[in-house]
Amino acid sequence: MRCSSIAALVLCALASGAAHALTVTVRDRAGAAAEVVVALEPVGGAAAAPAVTEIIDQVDKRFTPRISVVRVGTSVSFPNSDRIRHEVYSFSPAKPFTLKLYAGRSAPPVVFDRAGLVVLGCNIHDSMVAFVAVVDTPYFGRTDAEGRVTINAPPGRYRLRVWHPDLDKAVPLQPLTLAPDTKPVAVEISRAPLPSTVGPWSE
Ligand SMILES: [Cu+2]
Repeated sequence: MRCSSIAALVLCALASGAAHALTVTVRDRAGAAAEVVVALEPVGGAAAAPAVTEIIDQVDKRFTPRISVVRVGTSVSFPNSDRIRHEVYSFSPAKPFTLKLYAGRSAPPVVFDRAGLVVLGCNIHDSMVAFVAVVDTPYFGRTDAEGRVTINAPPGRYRLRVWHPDLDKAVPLQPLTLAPDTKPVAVEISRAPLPSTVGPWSE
Protein backbone atom coordinates (compact mmCIF):
# COMPACT_ATOMS: atom_id res chain seq x y z
CA MET A 1 0.00 0.00 0.00
CA ARG A 2 1.33 3.45 -0.90
CA CYS A 3 0.76 6.04 1.81
CA SER A 4 0.04 9.01 -0.47
CA SER A 5 -3.66 9.95 -0.22
CA ILE A 6 -5.24 11.00 3.07
CA ALA A 7 -7.37 7.83 3.22
CA ALA A 8 -4.32 5.67 2.55
CA LEU A 9 -2.38 7.58 5.25
CA VAL A 10 -5.05 6.69 7.79
CA LEU A 11 -5.00 3.04 6.73
CA CYS A 12 -1.20 3.04 6.82
CA ALA A 13 -1.26 4.51 10.33
CA LEU A 14 -3.69 1.78 11.44
CA ALA A 15 -1.70 -0.95 9.72
CA SER A 16 1.56 0.15 11.32
CA GLY A 17 -0.07 0.66 14.72
CA ALA A 18 1.19 4.25 14.72
CA ALA A 19 0.66 5.91 18.06
CA HIS A 20 -2.21 8.30 18.48
CA ALA A 21 -1.87 11.21 20.91
CA LEU A 22 -4.85 11.30 23.26
CA THR A 23 -5.26 14.44 25.33
CA VAL A 24 -7.11 14.09 28.63
CA THR A 25 -8.08 17.12 30.68
CA VAL A 26 -9.08 16.70 34.33
CA ARG A 27 -10.99 19.32 36.32
CA ASP A 28 -12.51 19.55 39.75
CA ARG A 29 -14.94 22.17 41.08
CA ALA A 30 -12.11 24.64 41.56
CA GLY A 31 -10.67 24.24 38.06
CA ALA A 32 -7.72 22.38 36.58
CA ALA A 33 -6.70 19.29 38.57
CA ALA A 34 -2.92 18.75 38.54
CA GLU A 35 -0.95 15.58 39.34
CA VAL A 36 -3.85 13.31 38.46
CA VAL A 37 -2.85 9.82 37.34
CA VAL A 38 -4.28 8.94 33.92
CA ALA A 39 -3.73 5.54 32.29
CA LEU A 40 -4.96 3.81 29.14
CA GLU A 41 -5.20 0.11 29.95
CA PRO A 42 -5.43 -2.10 26.84
CA VAL A 43 -8.47 -4.40 26.89
CA GLY A 44 -7.05 -7.93 26.90
CA GLY A 45 -3.81 -6.87 28.56
CA ALA A 46 -0.61 -5.16 27.54
CA ALA A 47 2.33 -6.69 25.68
CA ALA A 48 5.36 -7.73 27.72
CA ALA A 49 7.77 -4.93 28.50
CA PRO A 50 11.46 -4.61 29.32
CA ALA A 51 12.23 -3.92 32.98
CA VAL A 52 12.42 -0.25 33.92
CA THR A 53 13.79 1.47 37.00
CA GLU A 54 12.32 4.53 38.66
CA ILE A 55 13.43 6.60 41.63
CA ILE A 56 11.45 7.91 44.59
CA ASP A 57 13.82 10.10 46.58
CA GLN A 58 13.52 11.29 50.16
CA VAL A 59 14.40 14.94 50.62
CA ASP A 60 13.65 17.13 53.66
CA LYS A 61 11.44 14.40 55.12
CA ARG A 62 9.32 14.24 51.97
CA PHE A 63 9.03 11.63 49.27
CA THR A 64 9.69 13.05 45.85
CA PRO A 65 7.75 12.64 43.69
CA ARG A 66 4.76 12.34 45.99
CA ILE A 67 2.66 10.69 43.27
CA SER A 68 4.25 8.19 40.89
CA VAL A 69 2.70 6.06 38.19
CA VAL A 70 4.63 3.00 37.03
CA ARG A 71 3.98 -0.03 34.90
CA VAL A 72 3.68 -3.47 36.54
CA GLY A 73 7.17 -4.96 36.81
CA THR A 74 8.91 -1.63 37.43
CA SER A 75 11.74 -1.62 39.93
CA VAL A 76 11.81 1.46 42.17
CA SER A 77 14.83 2.60 44.19
CA PHE A 78 14.34 4.65 47.30
CA PRO A 79 17.51 6.69 47.86
CA ASN A 80 17.55 8.66 51.09
CA SER A 81 19.00 12.11 50.41
CA ASP A 82 18.45 13.29 54.01
CA ARG A 83 21.09 13.20 56.73
CA ILE A 84 18.70 11.28 58.96
CA ARG A 85 17.54 7.70 58.49
CA HIS A 86 14.14 6.71 57.13
CA GLU A 87 12.21 3.43 57.22
CA VAL A 88 10.03 3.17 54.14
CA TYR A 89 7.05 0.82 54.25
CA SER A 90 3.75 -0.07 52.62
CA PHE A 91 0.81 -2.07 53.98
CA SER A 92 -0.97 -1.97 50.62
CA PRO A 93 -2.09 -5.38 49.30
CA ALA A 94 -0.56 -4.58 45.87
CA LYS A 95 2.92 -4.40 47.48
CA PRO A 96 3.53 -4.78 51.20
CA PHE A 97 7.20 -4.20 52.11
CA THR A 98 9.54 -2.57 54.62
CA LEU A 99 12.97 -1.09 53.97
CA LYS A 100 14.49 -1.25 57.46
CA LEU A 101 15.93 2.02 58.81
CA TYR A 102 18.57 3.18 56.35
CA ALA A 103 20.60 6.09 55.05
CA GLY A 104 21.97 6.90 51.60
CA ARG A 105 21.50 4.38 48.84
CA SER A 106 21.77 1.19 50.87
CA ALA A 107 18.15 0.02 50.43
CA PRO A 108 17.54 -2.58 47.70
CA PRO A 109 15.08 -1.60 44.94
CA VAL A 110 11.47 -2.74 45.26
CA VAL A 111 9.78 -4.42 42.29
CA PHE A 112 6.12 -3.43 41.90
CA ASP A 113 4.79 -6.65 40.42
CA ARG A 114 1.02 -6.22 40.85
CA ALA A 115 -1.36 -3.60 39.55
CA GLY A 116 -3.01 -1.45 42.19
CA LEU A 117 -2.42 1.44 44.50
CA VAL A 118 0.53 1.42 46.90
CA VAL A 119 0.62 3.93 49.75
CA LEU A 120 4.09 4.60 51.14
CA GLY A 121 4.94 5.79 54.61
CA CYS A 122 7.94 6.17 56.88
CA ASN A 123 7.94 4.44 60.26
CA ILE A 124 9.88 7.32 61.83
CA HIS A 125 8.13 10.34 60.29
CA ASP A 126 4.32 10.07 60.21
CA SER A 127 3.99 13.08 57.91
CA MET A 128 5.85 11.30 55.11
CA VAL A 129 3.40 9.85 52.63
CA ALA A 130 3.58 9.05 48.92
CA PHE A 131 1.63 7.07 46.37
CA VAL A 132 2.61 4.64 43.64
CA ALA A 133 -0.10 3.91 41.09
CA VAL A 134 0.91 0.58 39.54
CA VAL A 135 -0.80 0.10 36.17
CA ASP A 136 -0.83 -2.77 33.70
CA THR A 137 0.02 -0.62 30.69
CA PRO A 138 2.89 1.39 29.23
CA TYR A 139 0.45 4.22 28.33
CA PHE A 140 0.08 6.60 31.27
CA GLY A 141 0.93 10.01 32.64
CA ARG A 142 0.07 12.67 35.20
CA THR A 143 -1.78 15.90 34.49
CA ASP A 144 0.18 19.16 34.42
CA ALA A 145 -0.75 22.45 36.12
CA GLU A 146 -3.44 22.97 33.44
CA GLY A 147 -4.96 19.59 34.32
CA ARG A 148 -3.83 18.18 30.98
CA VAL A 149 -1.89 15.11 29.92
CA THR A 150 -1.21 13.69 26.45
CA ILE A 151 -0.73 9.95 26.14
CA ASN A 152 0.62 8.29 23.00
CA ALA A 153 -0.84 4.85 22.37
CA PRO A 154 -1.57 2.68 19.32
CA PRO A 155 -5.15 2.45 18.05
CA GLY A 156 -7.23 -0.09 19.92
CA ARG A 157 -9.63 -0.67 22.80
CA TYR A 158 -8.75 0.61 26.24
CA ARG A 159 -10.10 1.41 29.66
CA LEU A 160 -9.32 4.91 30.85
CA ARG A 161 -8.21 5.04 34.48
CA VAL A 162 -8.17 8.28 36.48
CA TRP A 163 -6.90 8.53 40.05
CA HIS A 164 -5.75 11.11 42.59
CA PRO A 165 -5.15 10.70 46.34
CA ASP A 166 -7.76 13.37 47.19
CA LEU A 167 -10.68 11.74 45.34
CA ASP A 168 -13.77 11.33 47.51
CA LYS A 169 -15.14 8.60 45.24
CA ALA A 170 -13.62 6.37 42.60
CA VAL A 171 -13.72 7.53 38.99
CA PRO A 172 -15.32 4.61 37.08
CA LEU A 173 -13.08 2.96 34.47
CA GLN A 174 -14.23 4.33 31.12
CA PRO A 175 -14.17 2.25 27.92
CA LEU A 176 -12.37 4.12 25.17
CA THR A 177 -11.54 3.15 21.59
CA LEU A 178 -8.51 4.94 20.31
CA ALA A 179 -8.65 5.77 16.61
CA PRO A 180 -7.09 8.53 14.52
CA ASP A 181 -10.25 10.64 14.97
CA THR A 182 -10.62 10.13 18.75
CA LYS A 183 -11.45 13.46 20.35
CA PRO A 184 -9.79 14.80 23.52
CA VAL A 185 -11.42 13.54 26.71
CA ALA A 186 -12.57 15.70 29.62
CA VAL A 187 -12.97 14.18 33.08
CA GLU A 188 -14.50 15.81 36.16
CA ILE A 189 -13.34 14.59 39.54
CA SER A 190 -14.73 15.21 43.00
CA ARG A 191 -12.25 16.01 45.76
CA ALA A 192 -12.88 15.11 49.38
CA PRO A 193 -13.42 18.32 51.44
CA LEU A 194 -10.81 17.23 53.99
CA PRO A 195 -8.52 14.70 52.38
CA SER A 196 -7.69 12.50 55.35
CA THR A 197 -8.18 9.14 53.68
CA VAL A 198 -6.75 7.92 50.38
CA GLY A 199 -8.81 8.29 47.22
CA PRO A 200 -10.30 4.91 46.14
CA TRP A 201 -8.74 2.95 43.28
CA SER A 202 -11.17 1.86 40.56
CA GLU A 203 -11.60 -1.90 40.14
CU1 LIG B 1 11.37 9.14 57.67
